[in-house]
Amino acid sequence: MFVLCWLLSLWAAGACAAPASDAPMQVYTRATQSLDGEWKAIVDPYENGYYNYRYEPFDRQPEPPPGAFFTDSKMRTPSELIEYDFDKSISLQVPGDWNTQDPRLYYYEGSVWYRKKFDAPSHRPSDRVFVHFGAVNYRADVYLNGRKLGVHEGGFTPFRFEVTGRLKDAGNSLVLKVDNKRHADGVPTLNTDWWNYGGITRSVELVVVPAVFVRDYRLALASLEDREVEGSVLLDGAQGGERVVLSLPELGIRESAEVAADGRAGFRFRVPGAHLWSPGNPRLYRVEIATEGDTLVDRVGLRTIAARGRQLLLNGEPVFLRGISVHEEYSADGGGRVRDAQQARQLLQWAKELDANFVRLAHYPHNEHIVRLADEMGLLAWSEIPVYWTIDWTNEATYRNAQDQLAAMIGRDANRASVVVWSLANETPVSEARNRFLSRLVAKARALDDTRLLSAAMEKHYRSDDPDVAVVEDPLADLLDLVSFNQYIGWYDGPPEKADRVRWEIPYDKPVFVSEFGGDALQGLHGDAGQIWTEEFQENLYRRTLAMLDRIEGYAGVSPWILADFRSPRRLLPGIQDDYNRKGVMSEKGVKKKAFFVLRDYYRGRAGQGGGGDVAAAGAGPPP
Ligand code: GCB
Repeated sequence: MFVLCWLLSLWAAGACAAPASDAPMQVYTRATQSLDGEWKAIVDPYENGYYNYRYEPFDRQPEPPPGAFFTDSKMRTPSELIEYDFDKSISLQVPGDWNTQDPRLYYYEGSVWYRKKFDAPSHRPSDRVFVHFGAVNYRADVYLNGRKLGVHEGGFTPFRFEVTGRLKDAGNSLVLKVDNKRHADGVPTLNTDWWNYGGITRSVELVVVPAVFVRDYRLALASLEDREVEGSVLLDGAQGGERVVLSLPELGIRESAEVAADGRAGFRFRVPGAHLWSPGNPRLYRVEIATEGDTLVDRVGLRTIAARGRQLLLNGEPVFLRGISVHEEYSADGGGRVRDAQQARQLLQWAKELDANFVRLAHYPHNEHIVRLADEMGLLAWSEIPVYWTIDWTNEATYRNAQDQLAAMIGRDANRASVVVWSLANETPVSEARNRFLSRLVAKARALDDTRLLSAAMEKHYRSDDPDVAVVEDPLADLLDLVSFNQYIGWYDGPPEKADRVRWEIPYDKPVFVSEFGGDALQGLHGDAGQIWTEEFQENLYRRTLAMLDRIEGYAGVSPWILADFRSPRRLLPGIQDDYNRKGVMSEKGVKKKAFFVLRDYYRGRAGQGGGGDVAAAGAGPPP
């Protein structure tokens, strides 16, 4: 294959371009060479650097002309015509969206070329080198020194390319064509209620590893009663027969196993003295996985999550999810996608100030900082893929795309104790095609990880013979562990007072989670409770809704919509929305609205019920 590739690459720059690998590879805790910081960038709405004037892609040509931006060319003679120059172009910070870095790019949806020059990291001739991207929204065509490495689609999950043997010692040119145009067959599709931030939104790193290295591992508490841990390790480059040692030094565990021909080794051992991870005691243990020449170090929490009848059980005890929905957006200092661990920590800190023990990370996989911080700070988390509203349900490529994003999300975060729910979809309209699509995803998710709950934010309807009875019934619910739904009584659905009379019918013997409710308020706008957009309106809506939810049988938690106001191109009302969805319990700057305190007091009441000050009986009725 390699020889064929090399021969083909003599013929065309993109001939060997492969889809990027988003098979899991644990990178976060490795020492890496960061390519973050300033990148040069060219905004290219007509994709002039990619297509010739006959609209043929340059990277399909045997010898791409210097006009192809990925060749990163410079004028060699005074008469040479080259109509771009990275060095003279704008700079953009990576990680970061472009929309908030240059006012001309605020609404931009299209292609931007990024270029970074770098020297090869120091490495031995036998080492392997990868270039790893935390996330690029939405499509990335990636080129190294004028040759295409490959393509990746999907804006919120990591991917990487192996570049072993392709680096020069100095002056490498890494070029990305990043395109955030929306497509009907994309995931997400054309219509969403969040900003389509484009760019290299998460870190870029060079990872040097030995020829045989620890690529991935899984560790989970398999049996609560026996305190038994199950683990597996994947070595990349292994022949079979290599030894792997897995240690949890604080627990005195040191287990050794031999890998099979596929590079995998399995472990099973008991940890009788281990403290279980929970929001009240987010205990993490150091784990070391070593093979000859390579050691991967991480920190993991040990806990179980399960549904039994209508109860949700964390470590075998009923837990009530005091949640809040969160977008991966931080507007307090200029806005845009969360750029670093500090901003991620601030979002979780605000959730803690609400006395929450749970965050719904909506509507796509958030950055890795946030789930790792949730582990540390003691917050349970829900992670989801952007299968949102309408999706091209009958398109196989769309399905594959959704499945790849699911696999990449699970692959990255499967060792995070905080993550207890994988969610597969949000408010998707019931149809045969949608049911088929989502049941395939459910089967896939279970095959990838059978230690967590599966859910999806579904919808409600009213009983035709009684408009005061709301019903959650969806064929998808039969396949899920947690019956979740969004509802907007008091906002899109009647006045807040409607909540006083609505009763709920949810005919599943499963825990019920209310994944959204809410209404807009402009922080600082005051009036009486009947006046829309005021803090008092939102406050009244929260009071009535929370009282209504307490009457739901099997009610095991809630994540109101949403922590902070967030940008959305659907929210245009001047003077009120100004491009923001105002359903935050805080403004985009982090100023708390009245509803924040209603929710906090409700959670304080709830937190008192149940063990450790942090677990409360599911469906236990209203707080005292
Ligand atoms: C929803 C969606 C969420 C929207 C929200 C709203 O049901 O799940 O993405 O932002 O409603 O504000 O309308």
